[in-house]
Amino acid sequence: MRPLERWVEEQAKLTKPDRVYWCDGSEEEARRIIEIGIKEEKICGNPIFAPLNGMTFPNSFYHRSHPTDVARIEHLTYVCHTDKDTAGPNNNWMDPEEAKAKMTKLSDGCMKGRTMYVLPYMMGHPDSPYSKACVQLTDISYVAISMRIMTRMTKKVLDKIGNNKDFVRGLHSVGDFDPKKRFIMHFPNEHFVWSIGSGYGGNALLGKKCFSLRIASYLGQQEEWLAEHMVIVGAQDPSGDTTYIAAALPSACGKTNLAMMESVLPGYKIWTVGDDIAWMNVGPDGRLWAINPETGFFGVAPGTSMKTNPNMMKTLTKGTFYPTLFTNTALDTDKNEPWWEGSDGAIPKKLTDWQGNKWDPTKGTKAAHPNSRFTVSAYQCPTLSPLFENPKGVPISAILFGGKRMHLNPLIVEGTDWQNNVFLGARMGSETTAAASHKEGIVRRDPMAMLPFCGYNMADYFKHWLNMGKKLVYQPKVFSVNWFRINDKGKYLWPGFGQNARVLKWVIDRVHNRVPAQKTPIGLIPYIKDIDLKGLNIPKEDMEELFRIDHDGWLKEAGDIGDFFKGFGGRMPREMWDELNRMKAEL
Ligand code: OXD
Ligand code: MN
Repeated sequence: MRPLERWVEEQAKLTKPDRVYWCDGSEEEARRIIEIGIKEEKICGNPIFAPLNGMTFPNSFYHRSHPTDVARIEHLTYVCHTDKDTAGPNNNWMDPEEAKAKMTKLSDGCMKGRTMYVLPYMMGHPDSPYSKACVQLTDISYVAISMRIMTRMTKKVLDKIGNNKDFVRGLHSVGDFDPKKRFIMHFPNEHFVWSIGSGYGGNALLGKKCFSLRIASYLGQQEEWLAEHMVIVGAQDPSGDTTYIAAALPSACGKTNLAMMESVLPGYKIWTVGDDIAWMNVGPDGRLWAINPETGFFGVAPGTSMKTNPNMMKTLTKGTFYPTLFTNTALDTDKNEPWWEGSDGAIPKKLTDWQGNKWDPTKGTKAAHPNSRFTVSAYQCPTLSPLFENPKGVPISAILFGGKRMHLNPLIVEGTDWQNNVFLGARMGSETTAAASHKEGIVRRDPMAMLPFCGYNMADYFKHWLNMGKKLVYQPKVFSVNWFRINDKGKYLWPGFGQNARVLKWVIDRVHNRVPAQKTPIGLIPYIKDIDLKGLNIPKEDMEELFRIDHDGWLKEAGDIGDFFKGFGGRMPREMWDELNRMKAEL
């Protein structure tokens, strides 16, 4: 027996499913599994899938999760290195042996009465030198179908793994959805993720956050590459040239909108390579090459509309042989269509909320869960990059680091050299928004938007970023962006969405050395005249405010950044302290 088969057999012995089914990733098989989800498997008495209106949402299915199981659960997510310091203060840690003993106990018989689906899949194109062959076990049709949308699931992976012991493994069971028995355990040295008690994407689609970020970031450190929480886009300019840009933004900062933005600038077009994860390697040519290891989008539904993201709406309604899933949205009962706050058009008369109750508009509750999601194939995206299937990926010329900051951070700032670039990413934070009261939100430091996803000590991660700069013959330019700054009346200063093309245009101009920039204590900022504002009525004062450097505010921010750095003790690279001290001195 080959190592893979032996491993599957051992897991079946522990979890005791009624049957073991090896998936081949075919269309016919997906139909059969969806049928099982409609007719046989249930969560809280609800079928796993309910077909939606096939005229308006072709090949789409509605899914309601367990009501306690609607998001990632950071406090139950562990990174189990043998040594606690390798995990760092940014991770929950458990000794690997202790973690395995705990999970073995919880997993004994957890698949009884269910099917174990064996899912062979690739993260990345099978011909890519940067891709990884993986196998996940799961006991729910929802995860089997989601993984088929989000990854390249094919039997060929089994041949690729062959006799190899060194494949990426994931063991997932929804257990009985008991939040007290819910854990997401990562074993980076064994390329293994073990998850129980949740069916939510980030906890259950183990190829995504668990492998492609937490474990892959650690592999990247060992093997000299980067696994990042980044969008990848190609920005085509009027000359026909395309500049590839990767952008790290925390959840709920418009990452998916940026990935398929409809540019307002004539002659500029955005091509989508990825909306969540970038694996980046130094190519033989000394440039930074990025692939999106995924093949689908697992995006937040509320707020998505023809106005905010027309290309996503087209993606969602295109209909191909890939199914589309809607999880915990509301349901327009008359039309049998998914609905969410921020949808186009009037609020439907008859709405069922995400928990299955008749929605009462007078109660002030949300009809869709704020973290309700769609799972949809990237191949349905009208702006999918022609290089999406390029095994080498795309060459990155610019990296953006973003966050939601209502004050302080200018619309865009450029780093001055590689050390400063890394500091630019390391100093990022994002606000838990208090927009309604116009009070300053609470800032959570979120370097490179990776705080919840860095699978090892973040101090070592900064060191790794510093080292990667030395490997690159051609370094991308690095920027920080902030679409969310407000004025003293609480109004957003920048219109965002498709207007962000104006910011990308400046990025492209900087990449090609077409415009100068001005030095400030926090980095380089544009001359306002170099930002294309044609057709936009933004008062001059607002533009000046967007780039105003509030020295006192930044000194306070420097204190916050220093406190965050201190949490990493002596492991924090000296270069990061040098950058912070230089910024303070210049302020
Ligand atoms: C996501 C996240 O689901 O970042 O992409 O939480
Ligand atoms: Mn994400």
